[in-house]
Amino acid sequence: MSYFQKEFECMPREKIRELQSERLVWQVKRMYERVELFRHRMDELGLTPDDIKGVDDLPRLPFSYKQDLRDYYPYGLFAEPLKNIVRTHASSGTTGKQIVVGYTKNDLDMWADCMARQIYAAGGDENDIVQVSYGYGLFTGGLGAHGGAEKIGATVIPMSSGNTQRQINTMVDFGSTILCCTPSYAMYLGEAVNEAGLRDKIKLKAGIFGAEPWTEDMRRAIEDSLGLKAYDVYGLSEIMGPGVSYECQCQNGMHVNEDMFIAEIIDPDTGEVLPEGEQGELVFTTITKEGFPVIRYRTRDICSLNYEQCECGRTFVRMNKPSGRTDDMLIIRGVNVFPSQIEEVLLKIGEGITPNYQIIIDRENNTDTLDVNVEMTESLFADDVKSIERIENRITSDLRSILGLGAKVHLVNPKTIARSEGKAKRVIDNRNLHD
Ligand code: DLL
Repeated sequence: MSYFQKEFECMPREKIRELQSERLVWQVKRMYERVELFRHRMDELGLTPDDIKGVDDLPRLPFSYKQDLRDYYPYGLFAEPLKNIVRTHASSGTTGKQIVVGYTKNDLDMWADCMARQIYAAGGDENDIVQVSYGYGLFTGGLGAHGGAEKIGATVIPMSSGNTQRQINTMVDFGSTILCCTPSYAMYLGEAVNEAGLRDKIKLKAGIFGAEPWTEDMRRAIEDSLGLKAYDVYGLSEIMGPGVSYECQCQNGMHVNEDMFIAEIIDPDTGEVLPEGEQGELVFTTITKEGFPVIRYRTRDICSLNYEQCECGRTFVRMNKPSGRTDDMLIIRGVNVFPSQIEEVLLKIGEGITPNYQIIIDRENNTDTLDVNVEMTESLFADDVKSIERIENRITSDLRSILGLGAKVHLVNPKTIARSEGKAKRVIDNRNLHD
């Protein structure tokens, strides 16, 4: 079976619109009946499902937000009873509480299609050996790529992330031909492969990299160091996971799986829909999802859409690499981090530190580093080194358990973090993640 699903991927634009309209009407009706929050928002706008006749009516529908997932945590926005939900995944919310998403069997099947299309577009098929080095678990990366690779009939190596030496040995011994991981981990693996002198022993031909911003320079560096063609893949847990959009051989924008998702670009301040080609906030509506569907979900990612037909023959709209976010979410080693989560940990410490802190992110040896500097109180300053060390260790361990990330915590002397006259500059990101 071919995973070039031409009947969808190359559908004429007017047919795509027809299909989207039909599916949108179905979804709005279904959600109005099943999801209380959506029904409230429709009622507030004086709208009934009958008012929505197709894609042209999309701008009339209410937006949905990440905050909704926190407010209705964990299952309050699901449109199916739990007995029909066969999988959950989770991701960071803006504060300590995570957000939860759920999938029915059909949802998992459609998700596998999304990723199978990506693997096919990267030149993969049942003859390939796919090493999945995204993290497995609540993060959607590992299991998402896994589902697509199995669906296409490839041989899957479910490595998960970490343990670089073992990754490389496996790559060589098992003859992996496609690598799926974050671009920063791909950079790191590339370096390690070359340092070990194993470049001639690996058989990788393609890499499917996403979950964080990366530049064209990084793409070239990865392609050179691992001898493969590197493809960008985009997605977010709230919409599906990896594979919401995927790059083809042209490497010129990511095709949105438009038979499942409707993409819009809006002005993040006014909420108005922007004309084709303009940069703004990306908004998605899921028109086939059953378990956890969303209407006009604000991704906070900034990008633009291009409806021109691609040279590859696909008609699905292309989004360019997100050029930033409208909120302050950071992606550190592939993990979504909100500065407010760090602040919350610090506020709970309650002894020896002041609310003056700074978060510094950098990249060393192709790995993101996270340093948190916190000013200590005058009284601690006069105290012994042991107390300082104890508090630093406590913050480090709290951050690890909340964020799932290691950080270097430094208590610094009182009044040494620069005060600003306007908004405090709490985050210093020294990585150059955007072209
Ligand atoms: O990162 C899903 C994913 C896994 C995508 C593996 C691709 C590969 P979340 O953890 O919910 O989901 O994070 C979603 O990550 O809103 C973007 O800000 C960012 N992001 C994802 N892919 C890309 C990409 C997964 N290719 C958030 N380029 C999104 C830039 C990306 N940013």
